[in-house]
Amino acid sequence: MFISCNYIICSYIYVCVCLIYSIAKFLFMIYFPCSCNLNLLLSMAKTSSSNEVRTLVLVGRTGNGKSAVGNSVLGRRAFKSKSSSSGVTRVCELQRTIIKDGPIVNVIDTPGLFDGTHSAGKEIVKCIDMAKDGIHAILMVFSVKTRFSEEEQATFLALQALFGHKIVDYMIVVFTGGDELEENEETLDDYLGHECPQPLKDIMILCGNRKLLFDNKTKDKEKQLGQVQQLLTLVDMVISQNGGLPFTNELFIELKEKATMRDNQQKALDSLKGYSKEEMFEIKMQMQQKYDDELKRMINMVESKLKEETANLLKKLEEERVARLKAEENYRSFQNASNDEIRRLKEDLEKANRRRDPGLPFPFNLLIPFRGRRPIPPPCPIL
Ligand SMILES: Nc1nc2c(ncn2[C@@H]2O[C@H](COP(=O)(O)OP(=O)(O)OP(=O)(O)O)[C@@H](O)[C@H]2O)c(=O)[nH]1
Ligand SMILES: [Mg+2]
Repeated sequence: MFISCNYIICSYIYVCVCLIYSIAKFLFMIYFPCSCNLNLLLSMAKTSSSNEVRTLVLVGRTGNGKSAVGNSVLGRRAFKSKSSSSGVTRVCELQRTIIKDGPIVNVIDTPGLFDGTHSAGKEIVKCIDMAKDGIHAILMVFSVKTRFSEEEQATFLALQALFGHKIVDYMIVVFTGGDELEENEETLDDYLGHECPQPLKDIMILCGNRKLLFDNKTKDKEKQLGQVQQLLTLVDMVISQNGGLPFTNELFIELKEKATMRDNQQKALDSLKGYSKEEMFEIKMQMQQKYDDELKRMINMVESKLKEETANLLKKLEEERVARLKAEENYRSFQNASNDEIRRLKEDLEKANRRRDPGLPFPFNLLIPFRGRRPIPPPCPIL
């Protein structure tokens, strides 16, 4: 009897202790999650990010290294990238990679949209079609090997004109040619410090100073992974600054609706019975045609908007160019005038000095050219 009573009391105490321990642990986890549960939180974060998708779009002037950056992010030579006097990438292309312990990354490579050799509208609509769920970051690619040009400024302004000012909140400025700067023992800030033209400075300010240097030539695996990681950290920053939402606008929404409608119709058609293979094929073709017509309509719309915006843009750039030339001309004539003035003042001063200083007798006057280098000794008194 005594033994069983003791047994019950012990069990009761054991249960109570377990309960108190669990409650204490629970409260500790709530108040100090960082210290006690960091690993758990990190692994949760990793799992969540590894399920996520990031869609990145590369834009910039032909030859700046868009495809090379795409390949660096993907970790393989998926896009054609080489030096060429004309554009290498002809059409938009999407490639995908899964980052170890990280997200799935869709990379959309584009041709030089505003170099005059492509239908920019067609490629932009194609790009939107590829990124129906929205764009997480737009990588504006510049090269440290070439000078910033008006075409690059126009690309930036045209994207803003087409998609609205909100687009800059998703932009990251990527400079290629990190190896060349390294060779000259320069950092990106050194390079920008002495070579940054005002329009590029403006672009970087608008992009929240999100900038990155890429060396697409490196064979160093650690460096390759490091720069991709840096880029993905910036992309995560862009996402969180935009409330976790990718960039979309009415064009994206409209295209997505049309594509979903086409897919649903095709699925419904597949489940229908009583049609021959030829009939099914014919109906599917008609559906695709309808979608393609929709795309064409959008391309025309984007083209005409671009044309209008480009005309405004060219006018603005021309006005800016004329104003710059005028300012330079004013500065030059001001400098010439002030140089003349300085020369005239110098001459007056020399004349005044000559009038005041009768000069030294021969042979001491020969020492005048050495004045300032060594004090001229006073004439030696004859003892
Ligand atoms: N040294 C050096 N060269 C680079 C780097 N990135 C790109 N390049 C070179 O720049 C040239 C152009 O690169 P691409 O990737 O084809 O440029 P792109 O912007 O895709 O050009 P398009 O497709 O014609 O619009 C190639 O010869 C690349 O090897 C870099 O970081 N360092
Ligand atoms: Mg390319």
